[in-house]
Amino acid sequence: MTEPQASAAPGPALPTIIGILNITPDSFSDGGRYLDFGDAVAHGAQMAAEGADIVDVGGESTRPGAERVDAATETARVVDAIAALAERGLTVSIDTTRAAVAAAAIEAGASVVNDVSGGLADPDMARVVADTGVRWILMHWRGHSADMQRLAHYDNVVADVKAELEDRVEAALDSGVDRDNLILDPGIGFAKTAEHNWRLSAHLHEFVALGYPLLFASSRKTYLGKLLEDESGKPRPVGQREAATLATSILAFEAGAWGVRVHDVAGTADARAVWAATKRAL
Ligand code: PMM
Repeated sequence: MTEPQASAAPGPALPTIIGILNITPDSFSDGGRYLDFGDAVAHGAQMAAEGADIVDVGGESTRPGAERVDAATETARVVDAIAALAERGLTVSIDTTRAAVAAAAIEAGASVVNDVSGGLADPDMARVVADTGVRWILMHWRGHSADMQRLAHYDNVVADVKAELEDRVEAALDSGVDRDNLILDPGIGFAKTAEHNWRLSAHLHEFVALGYPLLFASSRKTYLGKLLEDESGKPRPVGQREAATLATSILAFEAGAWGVRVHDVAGTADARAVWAATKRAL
């Protein structure tokens, strides 16, 4: 008896991999590494070659406690690299909460706005997104980095984050943004304790059920360092959280996430290939 041709089956759509390119002096993991234009473009191109579907360029650190930079500085850090990457045919997103920065980035070739404030930080962001027709990642957010950990209080973190994200969706739609352009993100580590992050991770399928593509972004974050602390209580260093990050990415794929945002694109692409081969063999 011949087996059905499993490999001929189309299988599920591959989850999206967003590679992180922070052009900042102070991001928690890669701060200072890509401030040079040539280094930034080379790293973005390398991530695309390794399997990133989107390169996410940021010019302001959002790590807990980070100081803000002005919009002109943020724009100057990112626009040339975005233009160079878009020119190479890459899909580029701009990681910003500012409408003026988003507009300049779109002008330079970005086609996705990754707004960690979900439209809350800048009242003009929805108009920029609606007018340009780009995709918009709405992340759950309660306040700027300097004081976000103070805001980490919930009755029920899953229900509260879902409801607050749905409010952001409604505001976006009211502003004329196309529903097909929205992507949601529960905002791992933003006004969340480690316990909140684990609860959200365990209930990701409920966020998927909201009916929008869901992005999960855990890469190298503090709660993973805390989970893997040594006997003396010292957190696992940022550069040694890749295996843990990959485990969270596979769990997110399994929960139905649309994509993950990661530093280690090559490893994530391998994990995605394993996940997809397993699904095709079902
Ligand atoms: N986290 C950071 C930055 N941008 N964007 C989205 N959509 N979701 C996130 O969780 C998120 C983000 C902070 O991490 P980084 O310093 O590694 O960029």
